[in-house]
Amino acid sequence: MDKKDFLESFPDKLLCVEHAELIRMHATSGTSGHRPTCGFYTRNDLETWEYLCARNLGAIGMTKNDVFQNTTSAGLFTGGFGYSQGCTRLGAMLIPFGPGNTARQLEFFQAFKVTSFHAIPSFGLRLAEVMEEEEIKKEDLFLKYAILGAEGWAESTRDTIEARLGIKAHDNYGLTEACGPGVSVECQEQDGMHLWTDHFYPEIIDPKTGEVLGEGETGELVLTSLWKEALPIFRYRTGDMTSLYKSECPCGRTGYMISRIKGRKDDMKIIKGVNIYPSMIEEEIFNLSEYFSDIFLIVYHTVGVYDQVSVNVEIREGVNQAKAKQELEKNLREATFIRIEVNTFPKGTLPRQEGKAIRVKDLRDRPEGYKGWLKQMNKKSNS
Ligand code: DLL
Repeated sequence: MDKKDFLESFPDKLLCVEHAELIRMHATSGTSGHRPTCGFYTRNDLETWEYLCARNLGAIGMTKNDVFQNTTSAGLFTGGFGYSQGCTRLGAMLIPFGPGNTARQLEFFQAFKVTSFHAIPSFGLRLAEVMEEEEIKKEDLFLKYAILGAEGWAESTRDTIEARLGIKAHDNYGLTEACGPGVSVECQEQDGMHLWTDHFYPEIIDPKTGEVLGEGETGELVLTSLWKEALPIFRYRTGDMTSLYKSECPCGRTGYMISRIKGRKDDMKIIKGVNIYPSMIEEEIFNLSEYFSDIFLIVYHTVGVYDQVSVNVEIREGVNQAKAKQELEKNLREATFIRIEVNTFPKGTLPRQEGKAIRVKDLRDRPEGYKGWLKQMNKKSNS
């Protein structure tokens, strides 16, 4: 199965139970299709999912003594309900805050002595940004750990969030088609994600040929659900690129692990013969965080007959623009072996989204598209 099966069977043609057995649905708007991808749950499905989310929270070290703030929406997105249910099952105190309103979230962190939270990584960065603006120090908070995922993030993003918030930030991967979160998580070792192989059978394949790859090789993750009733998945091609290996984790958990998600197979572009993943570029931007803010946009576009990558990034106040640009271009060249143009913009000018961040635009089939976008952005930042 693949994403196409979900999109073509919209809204519910893939169901394997009578409608009366369903007690919940969730959906993601996603970025790879216009129709939402839907997940459906019977009572057993919901209970198992709740348990898997509790298992994830337990793996990062949470216990019933924790206070947990869920900063994602308890709407269609699986991350909100999923972790709120998981927290309740674990027995920790839940604050179902929901998204946005960053300064108020921080007030809650302080007032209710919040020790842990769930967020998408770009919101983790936003929390750090507002802490700086509001002059809140990490010592003023009671935070210990956070569970972050649902979008790609680089190791350097983790470093920034951990340093500024004074926490351990744990990656977790999941998808609506499987159940939502509750597929895999990083334990306290923070070295790869434990994939719950008693509930999902994983394989890694070559995305082009479909051939099953060996342990440790990078390819597309394929999952088969072992317990789902309403909408089981069989050898489902997730589109996500990672590697799979047998756990030798000191935490003692056996089974299999996956490495940090490298990106979606459709995010990987071949530019001048080089495989470029957005995470490679993100890594270099965050390594120069003294120059750049956390907001950036990678644009693939065409100049003449050649495909190019440009990086548009917000610069911090008081930074020497020419020096910052030159240094990032140099580092990107060393990391990718191709020339990547960097355009800098004042802080607060690049577009921001609520929810999962959009970090990549592909305008290669619209030759005028990038020039037009740049002109508009420059006009905005000059005014
Ligand atoms: O994002 C489920 C989730 C919620 C996972 C909360 C973790 C925490 P969807 O909205 O269906 O489900 O999006 C799934 O997001 O196929 C990946 O491309 C991407 N994704 C999810 N987790 C990660 C991660 C939820 N840790 C799609 N790293 C997946 C990178 C991720 N990408």
